[in-house]
Amino acid sequence: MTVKKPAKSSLAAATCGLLAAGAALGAAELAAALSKPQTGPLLAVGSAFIDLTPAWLKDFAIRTFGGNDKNVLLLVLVIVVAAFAAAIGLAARRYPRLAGGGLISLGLVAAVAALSRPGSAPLDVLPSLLAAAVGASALHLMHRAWLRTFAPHLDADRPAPSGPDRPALAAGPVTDRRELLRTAATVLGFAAVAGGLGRVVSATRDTAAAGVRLVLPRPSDPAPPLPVGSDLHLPGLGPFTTPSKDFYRVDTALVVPRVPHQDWVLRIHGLVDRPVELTFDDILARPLVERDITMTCVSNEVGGPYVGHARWLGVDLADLLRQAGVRADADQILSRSADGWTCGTPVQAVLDGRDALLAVGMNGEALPPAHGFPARMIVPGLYGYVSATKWVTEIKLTRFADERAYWTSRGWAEHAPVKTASRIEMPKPFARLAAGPATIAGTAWAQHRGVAAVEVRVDGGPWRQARLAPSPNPDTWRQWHLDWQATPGDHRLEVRATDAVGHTQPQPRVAPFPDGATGWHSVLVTVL
Ligand SMILES: Nc1nc2c(c(=O)[nH]1)N[C@H]1C(S)=C(S)[C@@H](COP(=O)(O)O)O[C@H]1N2
Ligand SMILES: [Mo]
Repeated sequence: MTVKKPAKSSLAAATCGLLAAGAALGAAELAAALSKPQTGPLLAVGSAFIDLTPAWLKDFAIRTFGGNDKNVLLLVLVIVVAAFAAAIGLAARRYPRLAGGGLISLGLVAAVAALSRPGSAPLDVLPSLLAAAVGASALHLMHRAWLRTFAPHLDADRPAPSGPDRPALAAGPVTDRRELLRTAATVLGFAAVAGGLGRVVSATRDTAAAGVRLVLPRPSDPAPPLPVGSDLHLPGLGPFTTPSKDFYRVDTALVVPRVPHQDWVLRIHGLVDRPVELTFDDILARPLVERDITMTCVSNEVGGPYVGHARWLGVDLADLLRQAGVRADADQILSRSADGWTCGTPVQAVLDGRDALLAVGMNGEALPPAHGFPARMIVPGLYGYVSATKWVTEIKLTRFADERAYWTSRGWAEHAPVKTASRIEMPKPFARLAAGPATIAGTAWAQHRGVAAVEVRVDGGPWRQARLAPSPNPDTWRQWHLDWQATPGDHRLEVRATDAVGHTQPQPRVAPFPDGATGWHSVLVTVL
């Protein structure tokens, strides 16, 4: 008796599983694109996973993959699903029912994930259920073709082989390879067409949404022009105002929430005298102010990129709260986004006279979807996770002692003012420069206190005062620069800032958890 290439039959079986999963995901992608993109099984499971992820892992992801963290998660998810699918394909050889059940279970898990998303509707399970049905049918088809090819004696539709030497599994003659290939091509084609169509549909919808860029009213209280010289325009130093497309993005949303401004309502309730509900038009009817405010993420490492400056347009958040009438016992503003993220902001910080905004515009345009369209909070001086809720739909006055927010329930600090920080942007780390006159330059920030001084030292020598560029207000960063006579050799450049209340950045490196990193940024360069 000859055993015919069992390796080949296993490979084919695993491929059957993969193709079935591909068809399932393709169908689901199309269904989700036509209804709600975030209900696709991969995105639903990915989003649920993000919320279940322990803080350290999320931290690690933000630190390691930065703005790519979400793509990395999706890639890992695809690999896990592929491994499952291959295993299901292999299991189908002996246990076809069990394998079909496995695929359906995967679909059910995704359906539960879709239902678990904030703001979900019962119909959100459809893409995942469709995936389960398509996957199970495709697996059935593929399995039948596989049987005919590799184990025709096991195919229920054929007469059972008679005689004592019933061939072993996968040992039958290769009778119908072409049928297997044809079925595989059909399933693959279905997966590609459905998945591709889904992509095209969601891309078209995104472009359409971005195309209807709203034109906002002019501010009744515009920001003064930037003081001359705020932007040093040095090569290697970023611009003073960060273009929105380059603005760092940090959030837990796997897909950018799309919140139509026509449907948007902001509810202010909780410990207030008069709960209010405001539409987007209600907001635009109020006096609009424009402010220059620099934002920072608590996850920013010393010298890191999660800081950006923009000119924000919005309404006075304190005014809104006063309209609702904040009760004396409320100390926390618990805001919630359309995708269910929550944020706890100290009431006192918003009411103390600083330019806290409910922002609708960024750098002269409506907020980009990734930065919170149609409205977000901005509170100068506080890290984003305690102040900057994007896609905000709810503001609840409450008490820190009674309710916790997304990150504070994961151990991050309740009170998180931005720490005084500075960074060297030129020269770049490990740059090679020519000996002679050189410029060291960068940014420093201490939002709401203001940067009073920046000092630089070379190779642990004496600290030298850098020259500070002007800034429009204490809520923004400041650029700085210093001339340096570069001498041949390797050098360590270090920077530290002092804020306007006299606090100088401490030297020890402290990680971002739980309330922001500290330490001096340093850069090593080689002078030739
Ligand atoms: N809805 C929502 N808003 C959010 C977040 C989020 O995860 N979801 N992240 C916050 C954090 S941690 C930061 S640092 C800022 C970042 O704002 P940006 O992406 O516009 O730069 O948004 C804040 N607002
Ligand atoms: Mo953040």
